[in-house]
Amino acid sequence: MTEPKPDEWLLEQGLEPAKLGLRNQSDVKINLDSPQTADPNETELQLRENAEEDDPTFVVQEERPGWHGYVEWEDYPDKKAKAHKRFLRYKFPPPPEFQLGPIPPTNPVLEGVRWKLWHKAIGGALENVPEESWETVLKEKHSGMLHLLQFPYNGEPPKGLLINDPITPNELHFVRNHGGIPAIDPSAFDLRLDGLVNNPQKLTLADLQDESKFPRVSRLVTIQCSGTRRFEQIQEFAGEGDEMINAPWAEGAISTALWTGVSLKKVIKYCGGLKDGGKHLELYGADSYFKGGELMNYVVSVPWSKVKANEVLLAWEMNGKPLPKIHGAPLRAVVMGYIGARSVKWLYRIKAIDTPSRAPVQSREYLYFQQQYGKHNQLPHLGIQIQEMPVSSAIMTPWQKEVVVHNGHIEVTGWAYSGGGRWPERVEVSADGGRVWYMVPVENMSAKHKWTWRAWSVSVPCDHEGWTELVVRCWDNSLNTQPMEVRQSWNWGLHVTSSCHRIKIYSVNVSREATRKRLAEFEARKESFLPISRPTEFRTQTLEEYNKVWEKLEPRDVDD
Ligand SMILES: Nc1nc2c(c(=O)[nH]1)N[C@H]1C(S)=C(S)[C@@H](COP(=O)(O)O)O[C@H]1N2
Ligand SMILES: [Mo]
Repeated sequence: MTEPKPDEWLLEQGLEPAKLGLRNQSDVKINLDSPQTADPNETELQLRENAEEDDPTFVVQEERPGWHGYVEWEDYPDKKAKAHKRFLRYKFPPPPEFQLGPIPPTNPVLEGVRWKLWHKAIGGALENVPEESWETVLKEKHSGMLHLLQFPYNGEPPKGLLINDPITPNELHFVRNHGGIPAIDPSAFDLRLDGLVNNPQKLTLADLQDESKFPRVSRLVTIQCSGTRRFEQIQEFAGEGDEMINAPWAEGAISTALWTGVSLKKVIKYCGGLKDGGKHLELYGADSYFKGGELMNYVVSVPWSKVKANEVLLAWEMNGKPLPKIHGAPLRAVVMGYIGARSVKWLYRIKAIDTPSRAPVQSREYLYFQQQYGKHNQLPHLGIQIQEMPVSSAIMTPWQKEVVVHNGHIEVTGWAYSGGGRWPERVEVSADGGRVWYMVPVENMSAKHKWTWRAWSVSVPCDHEGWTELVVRCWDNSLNTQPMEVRQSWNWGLHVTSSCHRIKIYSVNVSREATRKRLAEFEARKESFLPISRPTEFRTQTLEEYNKVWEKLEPRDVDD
């Protein structure tokens, strides 16, 4: 018998799962020597031992004048190959363990050291991309943003600011980037349309804004990242998320804006329509993205049927203002009711193709897996490509584990959303973990639109005291509703947390006379009621009071 280590009980109880070993009950040999070569705390670029020489004259350059931060990869396979070779010369630290280990209490929560080093390793036009990205964040976003990942920048508004206005102010709109933030001069911009279109075109911003060519449209649209509320999945069952240092999104990777631009359908028509076999439109973003040591532009696709229904906008305005750089200036796609990942920012090319895009963002990320396949068996073709987002909702107040002192009714606020052109029709809140549900009065829900969320508030009866769970669920206009527990819709990829949002609160109901009196006592003694875990120094009952009760009652034990 080996002596247990002094802190082994922390492992026994799963309190430090990142340090927990592997219990091998099979006859398969499993190598547990970490293959890691780089120091996890290293922040400087390090060459690999015996690093192969690459082409020292290879310098990554920007593609076009007036297009700062744009490197074209898709047109130049040679350049991609050289960049990959350069990449292989270096070793990079592993991502920080924040899923099984503790989440940093800082803001930015995660820094993205690996991503920063990847850019430094390639150098040239990518050298200063991480610093410039952060400067843009500080310039364009609200100072209260929760920066989940500094680079590539991923940030969401805090709960207290998310639903103040059902139309999110630009500076509070969440941001999800896979790389840097290009700065493209609108007067130097054009959009290339090619592939299976009858007349390939290049259209300037002025062309797109020419109302004699294209009718201008404005639509209120909610964009939701499929990572929204990933935090709940991480907490219960950590998984991989994106193949990157993923953002531990809370409830704020969703926002709503009035987008102005033109329908992509009209632009395709202007190109003479699609050639035979053209079924999907591949959208190209000017930012550079790293995936598995390869460099590429951000590329995804949407089906023609979606475009044909006028559900894809090419937008240059956000809430009546020019599109901010961080949200894709000068031009972005807004794909209504789909996962945010299809709403390509810094859109510079649209290519008509015959199948959904084979680019990694479309084919290897943003997948919805069957939960019982192990991580070792997760083949991309087994994941459903996430397109329309399901119905979901979240509680913004109260907060997780808050002590709520109330008059018998708890005030609860939140948002509700459904993708695919469905909308929240009813929102219900439970104060008992999901047995009894109270309907949010329709007058307490923000306006109904086909493509947007609704903010809501409700006063829910809660008689009981102590720990309880507030739960929200939404019914959309197709009567779809949400699974009750995270486990029921858990996805190894940590996308689409559509289960009912649950908030544990400690209820203190002052409509009870005894509670009111007791709280007054705390007040008179200038004693803090919090934390609830601390023993109270003054008693609820004196010995005299206790004895008095027993004068009227049967004794505790009987002997006849
Ligand atoms: N070019 C480009 N477009 C992009 C992305 C990106 O990294 N690069 N991220 C996508 C993802 S995953 C989401 S959720 C939305 C977020 O849009 P927002 O940052 O304007 O909120 O942009 C999408 N469009
Ligand atoms: Mo996303």
